[in-house]
Amino acid sequence: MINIPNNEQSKLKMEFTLKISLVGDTTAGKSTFLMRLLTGEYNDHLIMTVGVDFAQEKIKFENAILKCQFWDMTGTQRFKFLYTTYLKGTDGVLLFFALNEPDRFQLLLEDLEKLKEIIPDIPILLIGTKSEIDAKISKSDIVELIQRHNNQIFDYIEISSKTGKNVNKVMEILLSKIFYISLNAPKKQKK
Ligand SMILES: Nc1nc2c(ncn2[C@@H]2O[C@H](COP(=O)(O)OP(=O)(O)O)[C@@H](O)[C@H]2O)c(=O)[nH]1
Ligand SMILES: [Mg+2]
Repeated sequence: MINIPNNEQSKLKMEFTLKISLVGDTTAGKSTFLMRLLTGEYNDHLIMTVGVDFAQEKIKFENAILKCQFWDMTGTQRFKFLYTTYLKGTDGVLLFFALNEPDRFQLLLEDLEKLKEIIPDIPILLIGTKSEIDAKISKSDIVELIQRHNNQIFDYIEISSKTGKNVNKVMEILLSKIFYISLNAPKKQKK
């Protein structure tokens, strides 16, 4: 079980199941992140995700035990039709892009469009990956994208699954947001 301490006072002391979807271009580093998060290891020989991979892990957050179901989607264009089915019921999205692949940065727009269409109200944490390599995407381009989509993207973080930088922080930020939403809208039914 992963133990993520958090300073915010939570009123919830229960066991929840959360669905967390990993979205983003192929090779953005989704599967490597998930492996690092769940095992603490960096494996640079992961087999490419075909369709969707699924992993489940209990995460202790504040006073709650969260059963997190991670849906690791393929970013490959020919499998994107799966998004419509697999994104349903998602509680939070981790949207990945590689900081050193400027040519692929614009593909985020397609994913944001899909997410808006299928799960419009679900919070998205934008994640710039491979931060230990020199970034080739400018900060101003990233800030501009976030500002333009600030009704979807609620926060941004840069990580390195290779060094481990900010890998656990990702969950701290996402789970805080999901908690905040559930505490403030307790009557809202999950779709
Ligand atoms: N340098 C570096 N390479 C990474 C990092 N994370 C992933 N990669 C590499 O990027 C490639 C794609 O990663 P993968 O997790 O399969 O991407 P996915 O298609 O989004 O699941 C692999 O060769 C990984 O080893 C990182 O933090 N640093
Ligand atoms: Mg993958």
